[in-house]
Amino acid sequence: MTTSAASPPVFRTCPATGRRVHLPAERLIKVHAVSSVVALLVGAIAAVLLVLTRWQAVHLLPADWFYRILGVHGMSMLIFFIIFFEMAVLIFASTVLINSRQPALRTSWLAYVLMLGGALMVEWMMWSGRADVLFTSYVPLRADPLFYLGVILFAVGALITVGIFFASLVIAKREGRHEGSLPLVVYGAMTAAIIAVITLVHGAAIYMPTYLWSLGLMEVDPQVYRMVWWGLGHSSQQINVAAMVAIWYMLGALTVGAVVLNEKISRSAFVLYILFISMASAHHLLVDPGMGPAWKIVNTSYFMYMAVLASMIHGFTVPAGMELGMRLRGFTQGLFDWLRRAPWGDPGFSSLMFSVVVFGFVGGITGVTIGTEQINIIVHNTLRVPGHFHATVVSGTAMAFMGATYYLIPLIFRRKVAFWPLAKVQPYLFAGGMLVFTLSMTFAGSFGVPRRHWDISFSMAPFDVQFSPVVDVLLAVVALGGLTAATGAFAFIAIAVASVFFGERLETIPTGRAVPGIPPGLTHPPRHADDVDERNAALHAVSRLGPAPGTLVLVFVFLAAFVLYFYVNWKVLSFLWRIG
Ligand code: HEM
Ligand SMILES: [Cu+2]
Repeated sequence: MTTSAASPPVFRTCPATGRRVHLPAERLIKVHAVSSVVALLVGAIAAVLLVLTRWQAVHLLPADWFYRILGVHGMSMLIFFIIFFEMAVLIFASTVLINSRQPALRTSWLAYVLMLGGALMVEWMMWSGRADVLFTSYVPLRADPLFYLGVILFAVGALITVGIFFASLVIAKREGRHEGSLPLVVYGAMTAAIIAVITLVHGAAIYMPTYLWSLGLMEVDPQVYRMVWWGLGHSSQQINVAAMVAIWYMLGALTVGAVVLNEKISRSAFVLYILFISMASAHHLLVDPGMGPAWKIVNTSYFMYMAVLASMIHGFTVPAGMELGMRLRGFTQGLFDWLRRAPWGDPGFSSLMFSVVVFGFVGGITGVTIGTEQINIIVHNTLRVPGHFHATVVSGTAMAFMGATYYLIPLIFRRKVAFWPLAKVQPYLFAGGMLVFTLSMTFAGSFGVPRRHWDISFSMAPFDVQFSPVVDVLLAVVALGGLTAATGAFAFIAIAVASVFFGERLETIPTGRAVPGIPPGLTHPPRHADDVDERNAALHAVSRLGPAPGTLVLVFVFLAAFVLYFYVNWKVLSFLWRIG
């Protein structure tokens, strides 16, 4: 791409990283990021209303509004907030990270307008009470046809952006913008994009017939709906995981100079996601009568483990790469000196750590356990389910996206991060609140408290249901954790909006001194020791346990927790399900 003297320049050079930034791509990244944050705001307001209703002592909303707001929360968070952000990540990865340009600008904007229009249509239908069907929209619950149309428009827009992503990778290659194979972060984003295609095809396969059904033009079988819908609903979680892991690698490099231990292994792990993820959708059908036990077990207890393996690989290589990066910078003492002396005041780093640890320990362990065919029967439709996925998609993905934003604000929006002292504590508020929220929700679910339920006192029912008195306390703790996390979300929104629209402009990024509002990873780019002896000393510091001994110890703590939780669940199951 050349610029003639007459036309304004379309590239700028990033002062911090030296990369070529395509200005039209940058504008697209900005609108997607801002739309994402607005959706987060709507979702977080809904979250507060939900929490205050599920807290039985407060019980804020009436029944119809509880389910309406539950739908608003699910759509605004899981679909609009997450997917708008992912589109920003895809455009960023296929332009800035490989010095390339965004092709087909008009079509790119058309895609954005379709997504925005679709999202507004869905929100309008939900808030006006014409789509009280929750975000799963299981038939035969029927919403206004415009709801399904809105979903379709949003998905078509996303699919176009994904298509342009692939086109720009091809163009970058042809124009020789990067040498050799794609950088790992871009490779991860590409994985997310491939899974997005699989996901969106399932979405079309289910929402087109459902739209026609809502117009009275055809029939849709509820069991077929559930199967195809979860091809969308579950696979989209794998887009989230792939995008999150790509961000882990990026933030690790930016904040502590993390290294990639083994490119081939990390890349193969991304491929495992692509191969096995659609099968894992079966764990949503474990109590459905339509499919037999063999089908369920093969899909959820064999194929799914291959996707789990991928996450376990990244769950090891990311922290191990950070440990090695820190050791190469001279933090070589003992097992955990690298962890103690890590930049905990850098919101990019703390977000990354919380994302890795809570996603793995809470989200991963609960997920594998409750997705087991036999155990699922004591978990189905209890609060253990939202307890699990708030640990994955919220503490994991949303937290990683927030951490990335602290770096995108100076790098892409070219502004200082506003309210810097608040930004430093924001990840602690959000992740800490979410940890309390997910753990207490999981416990409440273990006492049989249902999910998606307006009134567990069954005050108007002809029968009587009593929960253990512990449940009242647990639901109050759920509320406490939820409100803390929501405060963290509002803090993030305030910081993002204030920085983007009113933040202090940055022409260059000063290095060598701490500047409030610029993450330390940019003012003090992490550098490894040049000296060969020093590097060797770092590598062999605790030689018997390999180059990342601290992470190895943590891995064994993780495995022990995993075994314990899995065993306890089988034990609990055996109380209910007496054999012999
Ligand atoms: C900001 C903090 C958040 C709080 C306090 C919160 C709270 C809640 C609560 C109380 C429920 C209802 C559980 C039930 O009664 O079954 C819920 C459901 C849900 N949340 Fe969140 N949430 C938060 C953030 C998020 C985020 C960031 C996402 C997605 C990225 C998300 C995705 C969902 C989904 C998909 C549901 C299920 C909706 C349904 O059952 O149809 N939440 N959340
Ligand atoms: Cu799933």
